[in-house]
Amino acid sequence: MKRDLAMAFSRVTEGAALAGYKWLGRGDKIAADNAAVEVMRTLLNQTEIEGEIVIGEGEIDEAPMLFIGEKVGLGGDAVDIAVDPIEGTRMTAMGQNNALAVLAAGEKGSFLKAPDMYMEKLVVGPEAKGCINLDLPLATNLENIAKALGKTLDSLVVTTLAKPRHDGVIAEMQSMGVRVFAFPDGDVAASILTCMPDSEVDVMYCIGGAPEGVVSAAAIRALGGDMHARLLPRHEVKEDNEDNRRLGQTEIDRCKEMGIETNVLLRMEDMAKSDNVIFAGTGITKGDLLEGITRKGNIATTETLLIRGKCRTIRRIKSTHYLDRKDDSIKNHIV
Ligand code: VTB
Repeated sequence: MKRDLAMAFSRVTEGAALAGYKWLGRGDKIAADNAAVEVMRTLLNQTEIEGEIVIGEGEIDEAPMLFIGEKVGLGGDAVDIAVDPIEGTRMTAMGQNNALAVLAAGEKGSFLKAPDMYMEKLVVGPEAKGCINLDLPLATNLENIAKALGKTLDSLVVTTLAKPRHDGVIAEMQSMGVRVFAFPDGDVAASILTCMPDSEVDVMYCIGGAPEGVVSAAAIRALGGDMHARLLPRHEVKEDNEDNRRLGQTEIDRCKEMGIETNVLLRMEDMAKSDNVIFAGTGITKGDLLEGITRKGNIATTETLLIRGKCRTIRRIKSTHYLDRKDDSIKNHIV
Protein backbone atom coordinates (compact mmCIF):
# COMPACT_ATOMS: atom_id res chain seq x y z
CA MET A 1 0.00 0.00 0.00
CA LYS A 2 1.61 3.24 -1.15
CA ARG A 3 2.29 5.75 1.62
CA ASP A 4 0.65 8.59 -0.31
CA LEU A 5 -2.67 6.83 0.06
CA ALA A 6 -2.70 8.01 3.67
CA MET A 7 -3.34 11.57 2.55
CA ALA A 8 -6.10 10.38 0.22
CA PHE A 9 -7.80 8.55 3.10
CA SER A 10 -7.64 11.63 5.30
CA ARG A 11 -9.55 13.47 2.58
CA VAL A 12 -12.21 10.76 2.70
CA THR A 13 -12.81 11.07 6.46
CA GLU A 14 -12.72 14.87 6.24
CA GLY A 15 -15.48 14.74 3.62
CA ALA A 16 -17.58 12.29 5.63
CA ALA A 17 -17.16 14.38 8.78
CA LEU A 18 -18.21 17.57 6.98
CA ALA A 19 -21.26 15.78 5.57
CA GLY A 20 -22.22 14.51 9.02
CA TYR A 21 -21.67 17.95 10.53
CA LYS A 22 -24.40 19.31 8.31
CA TRP A 23 -26.79 17.24 10.48
CA LEU A 24 -25.22 18.10 13.82
CA GLY A 25 -27.81 18.57 16.55
CA ARG A 26 -30.78 18.01 14.23
CA GLY A 27 -31.98 14.85 15.97
CA ASP A 28 -31.84 12.69 12.84
CA LYS A 29 -29.10 10.08 13.13
CA ILE A 30 -30.13 8.23 9.98
CA ALA A 31 -29.90 11.39 7.84
CA ALA A 32 -26.48 12.17 9.33
CA ASP A 33 -25.25 8.63 8.62
CA ASN A 34 -26.72 8.68 5.10
CA ALA A 35 -24.95 11.91 4.25
CA ALA A 36 -21.60 10.70 5.56
CA VAL A 37 -21.93 7.31 3.83
CA GLU A 38 -22.70 8.95 0.51
CA VAL A 39 -19.73 11.31 0.65
CA MET A 40 -17.41 8.57 1.89
CA ARG A 41 -18.48 6.38 -1.02
CA THR A 42 -18.05 9.25 -3.53
CA LEU A 43 -14.57 10.09 -2.25
CA LEU A 44 -13.42 6.47 -2.02
CA ASN A 45 -14.50 6.08 -5.63
CA GLN A 46 -12.24 9.02 -6.56
CA THR A 47 -9.24 7.35 -4.88
CA GLU A 48 -6.58 5.38 -6.76
CA ILE A 49 -7.25 2.02 -5.16
CA GLU A 50 -8.87 -1.25 -6.01
CA GLY A 51 -10.72 -1.26 -2.74
CA GLU A 52 -13.15 -3.59 -1.07
CA ILE A 53 -15.21 -2.76 2.00
CA VAL A 54 -14.62 -5.69 4.34
CA ILE A 55 -16.25 -4.34 7.44
CA GLY A 56 -18.92 -1.70 7.64
CA GLU A 57 -21.50 -0.33 9.97
CA GLY A 58 -25.25 -0.37 9.85
CA GLU A 59 -26.75 -3.73 10.63
CA ILE A 60 -27.14 -3.21 14.36
CA ASP A 61 -29.37 -0.15 13.93
CA GLU A 62 -30.20 -0.82 10.29
CA ALA A 63 -28.56 2.39 9.19
CA PRO A 64 -27.53 2.97 5.56
CA MET A 65 -24.15 1.41 5.01
CA LEU A 66 -21.18 0.98 2.78
CA PHE A 67 -21.94 -2.70 2.50
CA ILE A 68 -19.54 -5.55 3.08
CA GLY A 69 -18.14 -6.70 -0.27
CA GLU A 70 -18.73 -3.34 -1.98
CA LYS A 71 -15.97 -2.45 -4.44
CA VAL A 72 -14.66 1.11 -4.37
CA GLY A 73 -11.94 3.11 -6.11
CA LEU A 74 -10.57 4.11 -9.50
CA GLY A 75 -8.19 1.15 -9.67
CA GLY A 76 -4.69 0.82 -8.22
CA ASP A 77 -3.36 -0.88 -5.09
CA ALA A 78 -5.63 -3.69 -3.86
CA VAL A 79 -6.77 -2.66 -0.38
CA ASP A 80 -9.28 -3.84 2.19
CA ILE A 81 -11.16 -1.11 3.99
CA ALA A 82 -13.00 -1.06 7.31
CA VAL A 83 -15.30 1.94 7.63
CA ASP A 84 -17.44 3.74 10.12
CA PRO A 85 -18.61 6.88 8.28
CA ILE A 86 -20.00 8.26 11.53
CA GLU A 87 -18.71 6.68 14.71
CA GLY A 88 -21.42 8.18 16.89
CA THR A 89 -24.52 8.91 14.81
CA ARG A 90 -26.50 9.53 18.00
CA MET A 91 -23.79 11.88 19.28
CA THR A 92 -23.94 13.79 16.01
CA ALA A 93 -27.74 13.95 16.04
CA MET A 94 -27.75 15.09 19.68
CA GLY A 95 -24.71 17.38 19.48
CA GLN A 96 -22.68 15.32 21.97
CA ASN A 97 -18.90 15.06 22.17
CA ASN A 98 -16.53 12.58 20.53
CA ALA A 99 -18.27 11.81 17.20
CA LEU A 100 -15.77 10.90 14.46
CA ALA A 101 -15.67 9.80 10.84
CA VAL A 102 -13.22 6.90 10.64
CA LEU A 103 -11.72 4.31 8.34
CA ALA A 104 -8.86 1.85 8.35
CA ALA A 105 -7.21 0.47 5.24
CA GLY A 106 -4.72 -2.32 4.71
CA GLU A 107 -3.43 -4.78 2.15
CA LYS A 108 -5.78 -7.58 1.10
CA GLY A 109 -6.63 -9.84 4.00
CA SER A 110 -5.57 -7.33 6.67
CA PHE A 111 -8.78 -7.28 8.68
CA LEU A 112 -11.01 -9.70 10.50
CA LYS A 113 -14.19 -10.20 8.52
CA ALA A 114 -17.09 -10.23 10.95
CA PRO A 115 -20.78 -9.37 10.89
CA ASP A 116 -21.99 -6.14 12.44
CA MET A 117 -22.72 -7.44 15.93
CA TYR A 118 -21.58 -6.80 19.49
CA MET A 119 -17.99 -7.21 20.61
CA GLU A 120 -16.45 -7.16 24.06
CA LYS A 121 -13.16 -5.23 24.00
CA LEU A 122 -10.20 -4.63 26.27
CA VAL A 123 -7.59 -2.11 25.07
CA VAL A 124 -4.34 -0.84 26.58
CA GLY A 125 -1.47 1.39 25.44
CA PRO A 126 2.10 0.29 24.56
CA GLU A 127 3.36 0.14 28.16
CA ALA A 128 0.87 -2.57 29.08
CA LYS A 129 1.25 -4.54 25.85
CA GLY A 130 1.30 -8.30 26.42
CA CYS A 131 -0.26 -8.30 29.88
CA ILE A 132 -3.97 -8.48 29.01
CA ASN A 133 -6.03 -11.65 28.76
CA LEU A 134 -9.75 -11.35 28.20
CA ASP A 135 -10.18 -14.97 29.26
CA LEU A 136 -9.30 -13.84 32.80
CA PRO A 137 -11.65 -11.77 34.98
CA LEU A 138 -11.59 -8.01 34.37
CA ALA A 139 -10.40 -7.41 37.94
CA THR A 140 -7.33 -9.61 37.34
CA ASN A 141 -6.61 -7.75 34.11
CA LEU A 142 -6.79 -4.39 35.86
CA GLU A 143 -4.40 -5.60 38.56
CA ASN A 144 -1.96 -6.88 35.90
CA ILE A 145 -2.20 -3.66 33.90
CA ALA A 146 -1.61 -1.51 36.99
CA LYS A 147 1.45 -3.64 37.83
CA ALA A 148 2.83 -3.26 34.29
CA LEU A 149 2.34 0.51 34.44
CA GLY A 150 3.83 0.78 37.93
CA LYS A 151 0.59 2.31 39.20
CA THR A 152 -1.70 1.68 42.11
CA LEU A 153 -5.30 0.74 41.28
CA ASP A 154 -6.54 4.09 42.54
CA SER A 155 -4.45 5.92 39.96
CA LEU A 156 -5.61 3.71 37.07
CA VAL A 157 -8.07 5.29 34.62
CA VAL A 158 -10.48 3.13 32.62
CA THR A 159 -12.87 4.42 29.95
CA THR A 160 -16.05 2.63 29.08
CA LEU A 161 -19.44 3.38 27.56
CA ALA A 162 -22.13 4.66 29.91
CA LYS A 163 -24.63 1.95 28.96
CA PRO A 164 -26.91 0.11 31.40
CA ARG A 165 -25.19 -3.16 30.41
CA HIS A 166 -22.01 -1.79 32.01
CA ASP A 167 -23.54 -0.70 35.32
CA GLY A 168 -22.28 -3.82 37.13
CA VAL A 169 -18.79 -3.63 35.69
CA ILE A 170 -18.52 0.12 36.41
CA ALA A 171 -19.53 -0.46 40.05
CA GLU A 172 -17.04 -3.33 40.33
CA MET A 173 -14.18 -1.22 38.94
CA GLN A 174 -15.06 1.69 41.21
CA SER A 175 -15.16 -0.60 44.22
CA MET A 176 -11.59 -1.63 43.34
CA GLY A 177 -10.64 2.05 43.55
CA VAL A 178 -10.22 2.49 39.80
CA ARG A 179 -11.33 5.78 38.24
CA VAL A 180 -13.90 5.22 35.49
CA PHE A 181 -14.59 7.73 32.73
CA ALA A 182 -17.88 6.65 31.10
CA PHE A 183 -18.50 8.15 27.65
CA PRO A 184 -22.13 8.11 26.44
CA ASP A 185 -20.97 6.62 23.12
CA GLY A 186 -17.91 6.23 20.92
CA ASP A 187 -15.47 3.49 21.85
CA VAL A 188 -13.08 4.12 18.93
CA ALA A 189 -11.97 7.46 20.40
CA ALA A 190 -11.96 5.91 23.89
CA SER A 191 -9.73 3.04 22.66
CA ILE A 192 -7.25 5.30 20.87
CA LEU A 193 -6.90 7.49 23.97
CA THR A 194 -5.17 4.57 25.74
CA CYS A 195 -2.27 4.94 23.29
CA MET A 196 -1.97 8.73 23.30
CA PRO A 197 0.98 9.90 25.37
CA ASP A 198 -0.81 13.06 26.51
CA SER A 199 -3.96 11.24 27.70
CA GLU A 200 -4.78 10.10 31.24
CA VAL A 201 -6.57 7.00 29.99
CA ASP A 202 -4.88 3.65 30.68
CA VAL A 203 -7.53 1.12 29.69
CA MET A 204 -10.69 0.88 27.58
CA TYR A 205 -13.18 -1.85 28.41
CA CYS A 206 -16.67 -2.16 26.95
CA ILE A 207 -19.17 -4.13 24.93
CA GLY A 208 -19.66 -2.15 21.72
CA GLY A 209 -19.83 -2.77 17.99
CA ALA A 210 -17.58 -5.19 16.08
CA PRO A 211 -16.87 -2.78 13.17
CA GLU A 212 -15.70 -0.19 15.69
CA GLY A 213 -13.57 -2.92 17.25
CA VAL A 214 -11.82 -3.81 14.00
CA VAL A 215 -11.20 -0.14 13.12
CA SER A 216 -9.82 0.38 16.64
CA ALA A 217 -7.59 -2.71 16.35
CA ALA A 218 -5.96 -1.21 13.24
CA ALA A 219 -5.26 2.06 15.06
CA ILE A 220 -4.10 0.34 18.26
CA ARG A 221 -1.74 -1.95 16.33
CA ALA A 222 -0.33 1.03 14.45
CA LEU A 223 0.21 2.83 17.76
CA GLY A 224 1.93 -0.13 19.46
CA GLY A 225 -0.85 -0.82 21.98
CA ASP A 226 -2.70 -4.06 22.63
CA MET A 227 -6.26 -5.30 22.37
CA HIS A 228 -8.29 -8.43 23.10
CA ALA A 229 -11.89 -8.93 22.00
CA ARG A 230 -14.72 -11.41 21.72
CA LEU A 231 -17.80 -11.42 19.47
CA LEU A 232 -21.03 -11.71 21.44
CA PRO A 233 -24.47 -12.68 20.11
CA ARG A 234 -27.19 -10.10 20.70
CA HIS A 235 -29.16 -12.02 23.34
CA GLU A 236 -26.06 -12.21 25.55
CA VAL A 237 -25.73 -8.41 25.48
CA LYS A 238 -29.28 -7.12 25.28
CA GLU A 239 -32.37 -8.61 26.87
CA ASP A 240 -32.56 -12.41 26.49
CA ASN A 241 -35.95 -12.54 24.75
CA GLU A 242 -37.28 -14.41 21.71
CA ASP A 243 -36.45 -11.66 19.17
CA ASN A 244 -32.92 -11.18 20.42
CA ARG A 245 -32.34 -14.93 20.55
CA ARG A 246 -33.39 -15.20 16.91
CA LEU A 247 -31.11 -12.31 15.92
CA GLY A 248 -28.33 -13.73 18.04
CA GLN A 249 -28.67 -17.12 16.34
CA THR A 250 -28.44 -15.40 12.92
CA GLU A 251 -25.21 -13.74 14.06
CA ILE A 252 -23.81 -17.07 15.26
CA ASP A 253 -24.69 -18.64 11.88
CA ARG A 254 -23.16 -15.75 9.92
CA CYS A 255 -19.98 -16.01 11.95
CA LYS A 256 -19.81 -19.74 11.12
CA GLU A 257 -20.22 -18.93 7.41
CA MET A 258 -17.34 -16.47 7.71
CA GLY A 259 -15.14 -19.04 9.44
CA ILE A 260 -15.12 -17.38 12.85
CA GLU A 261 -16.80 -18.05 16.18
CA THR A 262 -18.59 -16.04 18.81
CA ASN A 263 -17.45 -16.09 22.45
CA VAL A 264 -13.89 -16.90 21.44
CA LEU A 265 -10.87 -14.74 22.30
CA LEU A 266 -9.67 -12.57 19.43
CA ARG A 267 -6.23 -10.99 19.69
CA MET A 268 -5.29 -7.69 18.08
CA GLU A 269 -3.32 -9.63 15.44
CA ASP A 270 -6.48 -11.60 14.51
CA MET A 271 -8.35 -8.36 13.86
CA ALA A 272 -5.60 -6.26 12.26
CA LYS A 273 -3.28 -8.77 10.65
CA SER A 274 -0.55 -6.49 9.27
CA ASP A 275 1.51 -3.49 10.34
CA ASN A 276 0.94 -1.94 6.94
CA VAL A 277 -2.32 -0.30 7.93
CA ILE A 278 -3.55 3.25 7.70
CA PHE A 279 -6.06 4.77 10.12
CA ALA A 280 -7.80 8.06 9.41
CA GLY A 281 -10.26 9.72 11.77
CA THR A 282 -11.75 13.22 11.56
CA GLY A 283 -13.58 14.84 14.48
CA ILE A 284 -17.20 15.82 13.86
CA THR A 285 -18.03 17.08 17.35
CA LYS A 286 -15.33 18.21 19.73
CA GLY A 287 -13.88 15.48 21.85
CA ASP A 288 -11.05 14.16 23.98
CA LEU A 289 -9.13 12.84 20.97
CA LEU A 290 -9.85 15.39 18.26
CA GLU A 291 -11.28 18.84 17.86
CA GLY A 292 -14.65 18.97 16.21
CA ILE A 293 -15.54 20.88 13.10
CA THR A 294 -15.90 24.62 13.41
CA ARG A 295 -17.62 26.62 10.77
CA LYS A 296 -17.75 30.31 10.01
CA GLY A 297 -19.83 31.12 6.97
CA ASN A 298 -18.51 28.92 4.23
CA ILE A 299 -15.17 28.23 5.84
CA ALA A 300 -14.94 25.05 7.90
CA THR A 301 -11.96 23.66 9.79
CA THR A 302 -11.39 19.99 10.52
CA GLU A 303 -8.86 18.06 12.57
CA THR A 304 -7.80 14.60 11.40
CA LEU A 305 -5.70 11.94 13.08
CA LEU A 306 -3.76 10.05 10.42
CA ILE A 307 -1.71 7.04 11.52
CA ARG A 308 0.52 4.89 9.32
CA GLY A 309 1.37 1.61 10.97
CA LYS A 310 4.39 0.78 8.81
CA CYS A 311 6.52 3.70 10.07
CA ARG A 312 4.31 4.47 13.08
CA THR A 313 3.80 8.09 12.09
CA ILE A 314 1.02 9.98 13.79
CA ARG A 315 -0.12 13.12 12.06
CA ARG A 316 -2.71 15.61 13.15
CA ILE A 317 -3.93 17.51 10.13
CA LYS A 318 -5.77 20.75 10.55
CA SER A 319 -7.52 21.66 7.33
CA THR A 320 -9.44 24.67 6.18
CA HIS A 321 -12.22 23.98 3.70
CA TYR A 322 -13.78 26.63 1.48
CA LEU A 323 -17.17 25.03 1.07
CA ASP A 324 -18.38 27.32 -1.70
CA ARG A 325 -15.62 26.32 -4.14
CA LYS A 326 -17.28 25.82 -7.50
CA ASP A 327 -15.14 22.84 -8.57
CA ASP A 328 -15.90 20.75 -5.51
CA SER A 329 -17.93 17.79 -6.71
CA ILE A 330 -19.09 16.91 -3.20
CA LYS A 331 -20.03 20.48 -2.38
CA ASN A 332 -23.73 19.87 -2.49
CA HIS A 333 -23.48 17.15 0.10
CA ILE A 334 -21.52 19.08 2.66
CA VAL A 335 -22.51 22.74 2.43
C1 VTB B 1 -21.44 0.67 19.95
C2 VTB B 1 -20.09 1.35 20.10
C3 VTB B 1 -20.05 2.67 19.34
O1 VTB B 1 -22.45 2.81 19.59
O2 VTB B 1 -21.62 0.28 18.60
C4 VTB B 1 -22.55 1.63 20.37
O3 VTB B 1 -19.07 0.51 19.58
C5 VTB B 1 -23.95 1.05 20.19
O4 VTB B 1 -24.37 0.54 21.42
O5 VTB B 1 -18.82 3.32 19.59
P1 VTB B 1 -25.94 0.29 21.70
O6 VTB B 1 -26.37 -0.72 20.70
O7 VTB B 1 -26.03 -0.18 23.09
O8 VTB B 1 -26.62 1.62 21.51
C6 VTB B 1 -21.24 3.54 19.71
O9 VTB B 1 -21.08 3.98 21.05
C7 VTB B 1 -21.29 4.77 18.81
O10 VTB B 1 -21.45 4.38 17.48
